[in-house]
Amino acid sequence: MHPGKTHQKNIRTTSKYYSFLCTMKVNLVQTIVLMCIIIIAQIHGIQDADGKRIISKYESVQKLYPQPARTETPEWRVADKNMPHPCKRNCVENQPMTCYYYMVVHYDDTMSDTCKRYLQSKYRFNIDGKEFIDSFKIAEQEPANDDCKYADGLESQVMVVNGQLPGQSIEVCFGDTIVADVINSMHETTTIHWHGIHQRLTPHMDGVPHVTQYPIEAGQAFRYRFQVDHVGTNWWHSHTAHQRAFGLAGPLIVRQPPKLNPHVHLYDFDLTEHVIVIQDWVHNFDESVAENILINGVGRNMKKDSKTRPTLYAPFTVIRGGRYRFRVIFNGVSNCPISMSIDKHDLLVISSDGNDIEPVEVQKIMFHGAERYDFVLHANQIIANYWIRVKGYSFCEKNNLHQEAILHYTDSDTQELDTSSISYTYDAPGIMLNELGDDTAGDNAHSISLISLNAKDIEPSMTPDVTYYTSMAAVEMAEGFRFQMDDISFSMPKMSLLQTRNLGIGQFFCNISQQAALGFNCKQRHCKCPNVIQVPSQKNVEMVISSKSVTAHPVHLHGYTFRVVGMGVLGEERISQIEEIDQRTPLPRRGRGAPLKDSVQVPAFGYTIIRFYSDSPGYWMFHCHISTHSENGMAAVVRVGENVEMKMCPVSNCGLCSSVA
Ligand SMILES: [Cu+2]
Repeated sequence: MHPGKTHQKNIRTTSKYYSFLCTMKVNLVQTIVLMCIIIIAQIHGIQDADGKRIISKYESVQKLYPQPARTETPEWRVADKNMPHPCKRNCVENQPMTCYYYMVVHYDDTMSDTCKRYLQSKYRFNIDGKEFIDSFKIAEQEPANDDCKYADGLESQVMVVNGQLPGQSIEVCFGDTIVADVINSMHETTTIHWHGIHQRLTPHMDGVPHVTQYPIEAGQAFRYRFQVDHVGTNWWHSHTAHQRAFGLAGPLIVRQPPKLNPHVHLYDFDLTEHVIVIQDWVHNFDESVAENILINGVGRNMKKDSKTRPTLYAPFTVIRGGRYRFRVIFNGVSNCPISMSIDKHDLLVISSDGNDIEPVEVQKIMFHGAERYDFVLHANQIIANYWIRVKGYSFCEKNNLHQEAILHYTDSDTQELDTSSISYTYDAPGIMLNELGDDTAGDNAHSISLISLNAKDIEPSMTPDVTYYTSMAAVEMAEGFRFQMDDISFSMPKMSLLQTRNLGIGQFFCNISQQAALGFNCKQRHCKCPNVIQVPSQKNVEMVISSKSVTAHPVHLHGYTFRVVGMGVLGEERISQIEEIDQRTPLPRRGRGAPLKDSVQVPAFGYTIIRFYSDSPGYWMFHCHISTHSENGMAAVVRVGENVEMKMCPVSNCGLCSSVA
C-alpha cells in the first residue's frame, strides 16, 4: 500500500456517502434507493484495468465476520478502511482518546489480480533495458483501496492484517487507549505484540502466547485493550512462530504534544508518508532463507532464476527546503542486520526505540532486528531523485541482498533514476551509527558507537542492586543448531504463565543454577525447559548479556526500556569467562545518560550490559529477535516480582485454557 495514497480522495468515499444517504433516508421512495444501490454496485470496490470488479481476499474474508457496532461504543474513535483514523491527530495534553482498530488476520497473496492495474503500460518505463513502474503515478492515480501487495513482483503466499503489507500504521497520542479486535481467520493460532509499549497497567495485553495470554485460536477473536504508555516509533507484530516474517507487522506511532517533544524545533513535518518499514523477505512461508529485502512492502526482485516483473520502488516525497522526521522500523526476521543511507543527505538521528537522544549527525545507520531509529532529513539538495539504500549483512551478505527506495523532490522527473550505482558492492560514504559488532573502543572517524549516544532523559545516579550474567548461544550439534540462553533451549509450558501463576506452576520452571542443583550440566547435556529468570521488584537490575557465538544477536526485553551502559567484544576464548573477568576487573560501563532502548545487539563473542529499574512486576519475554533463533530456544522469561505483586487480569482473560479464556 502506498503511503502517498492516504492523501487521496477516492471513489469509495463517494460510494460511502451515497450508501450513508441510502440508509438514513429509509422512508424515501424506493426508486431512489434502487438508484443508489445501482450506483454503489457500479463504483464500489476494486476494479481491474478493464473496469471489471475484483473481489480481494480481504473483502471476502471480511464478509464472514461482523463489523464493529459503532452505535454501541460512541466514546470510541473508529475509522473506515482508507479513511484517516480520528486518533491520528495533533496531540494535546490531557485529552486522551479511545482508539478502535478492527484487525482481521488472514492469508493473502502478493501479485494477485488486484495488482494487474499496476502493470498497465501507462505506468511503465524503461531504463537500460530494465522495466520500472512509476510509483508516484500509481500513488496519484490508483485508488487507495486497491489491495495490491506488489512486493518484489513475485507471487507469494503471505499472512496480513486487513489486506495490507506492511500492516496499517496505527498512529495515536501518548495516553490514548487502544482497543484492537484481532479476528483470526487463519487455520493456525496467532497473537499480536505491541513492541515498545510497556503494558505497565495491563501485562496480560503483551501478546506473548503462553506467557501473557493463550494463543488466539483459528476462528477466534481477541480484544486487546491497553493504555499507550510509551511514545515514539513503535510497532505491532505477531509474536507467534515466524508470522511476522510473512507480513504480520506494522507501525505503531505514538506522538506527544509539541511542548513535551524536545526535538519539535528540529523538523517541519512528521508524516505517515515518511514512516519506513524495512524487512528481509521470504517467499511462500519458508522462513529458512531471506531472498530479498522489502522497503514498505515493495522493491526490486532479487531472487535468482525467477521471472522478472517491472520494479516498483517505495516512494518518499519531500519538498526542497523542508525538514522531515523519518521514522524507520526494522522488522528483521533472519540473521540479517541492515545499514541504511540516503544519497547526498545527512541523517540527524534524534531517537531510538521511541527514546529521544541528543541529536547526532551520521550518514548511515545500522539496524539490528527490531530496532527503530528516527532521523531528520533536511531536503537541502538540488531538486532530483535520490536513492534510499538498504544493505544486508551476515546471512543477507551471502546472497548480496540490498534494496532501494526513492527520495523524490517535488518537481523532479519521477522517472529519472540513475541505476548505474545500484549494486551490493556500493558502500555509502560517511559515518555509521551502531556498527555491527560495535565495540566501545570502536568510536572512530567511520563509526559512532550506540553507547556513546546521550539520552535526553537522564536518570539519577544509581548502582545496581543485582547483576545477572546471561548468555546467548547457537551450538552446532550433529542434529543441527541448538539455540540457547544460559545453555538452556527455552521451551514453553502449555499453561500460560501469567494466567496460571497461582497454580504452583513455578515447579516447572528451570534456570541454570536449578539445573546444576539437580545435577544436570547443561553445557554437556541438552537442557530444554522453561527458563525463568527471577528478578526482584523495585530494584536496580543490571544484566550482562553475552553472545557465545560467531553471530551478533539482537536482544529484546518486554515490559521495559533499559539503559545500554556497556558493549564490547571479548573474543571466542574469553567470552565464556565473562563473569570472572567482570568481577576481577569490571568491564567498562558508561555513566549517567546512557541511551534508552528496548532492543539492542549483543556483538558476536561480545557483550552488552543493560540496566533497568524493575518496577513493573510480571512475566516478561526476553529473547533474541532473530525469528529462527528465538523460536528454537534462544529465549527466556524474566519474572519480575512475586505473583501477588502482579496486576490482576480480568477474569475473561484468566482462564486455565484457551477454551475457558
Ligand atoms: Cu539470535
